[in-house]
Amino acid sequence: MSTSILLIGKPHSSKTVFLSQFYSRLLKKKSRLRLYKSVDDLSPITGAREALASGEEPQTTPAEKSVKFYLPIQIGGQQVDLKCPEYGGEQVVNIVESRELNKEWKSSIKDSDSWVLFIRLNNINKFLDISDITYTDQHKKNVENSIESDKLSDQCFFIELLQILLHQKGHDYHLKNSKSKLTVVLTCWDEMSTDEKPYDVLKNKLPLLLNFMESNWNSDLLNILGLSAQGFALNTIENKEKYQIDGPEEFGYLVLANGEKVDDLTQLIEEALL
Ligand SMILES: Nc1nc2c(ncn2[C@@H]2O[C@H](COP(=O)(O)OP(=O)(O)OP(=O)(O)O)[C@@H](O)[C@H]2O)c(=O)[nH]1
Ligand SMILES: [Mg+2]
Repeated sequence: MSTSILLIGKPHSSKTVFLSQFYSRLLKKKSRLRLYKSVDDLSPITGAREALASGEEPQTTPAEKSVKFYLPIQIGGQQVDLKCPEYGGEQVVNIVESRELNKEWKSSIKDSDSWVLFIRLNNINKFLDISDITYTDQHKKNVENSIESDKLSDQCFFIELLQILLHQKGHDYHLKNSKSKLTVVLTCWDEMSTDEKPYDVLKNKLPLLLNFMESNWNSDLLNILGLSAQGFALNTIENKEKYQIDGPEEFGYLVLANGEKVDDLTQLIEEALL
């Protein structure tokens, strides 16, 4: 059986690290999911695997790069051929800016009934909310002079993006989505130092986006998780050495909807399957 999962995320949202860590777990048999045969083409993640093995952060994926990464996976008695795109997150930014999808994106959307949206909350911009402050003339001047003032907030960015994807999928806005599953993954969880559940974190940080999702997806097809694919930043010698000595597959974790932390990152894909 062939299943496509569409991984969606802006630049630096941990897509490449996740794919690399996911594969390393499968290879070392440190997961519930298994490979049922070897992977034909590892080139989409080769650079990232080499970087992580030497304790370095992987390079950003070039915007023009767009390749499908195929993984033959055994889930219990079922064999699933997973197709996950590996692309530069800049493409996602371009989709919202141009309101256009290229041929590859159109076919990825058509072929996939499960979308996994990576959001790195530490990287999102928060726009001035006048209910949070005592609004003064100075604020008004700052907004008027700001070159950023015509930019979308990240919250609106994700809503626009989902609307474009739903439109391409032919979704009827009168109904809740009951065909495709949406898994929201709050990535780089380690950066947030929180014990809250992923749902509560999203509700607190991006309430409008959550509202949009809950209005458009059946609750059983909407899942919100946390992920730290790397486990921690690789910006100190000590942390780099952990990766060099123990291996990248020893690090990283997933936060399930109930707040439980599990080491087995591959469960993310199990959760995303319909
Ligand atoms: N602290 C921390 N850093 C992470 C984690 N995952 C990724 N990073 C770092 O965040 C940066 C971006 O990660 P990538 O996996 O390259 O992100 P991407 O989504 O593939 O980005 P593009 O290729 O630009 O689209 C890299 O410097 C990673 O080392 C994590 O779980 N925790
Ligand atoms: Mg990348």
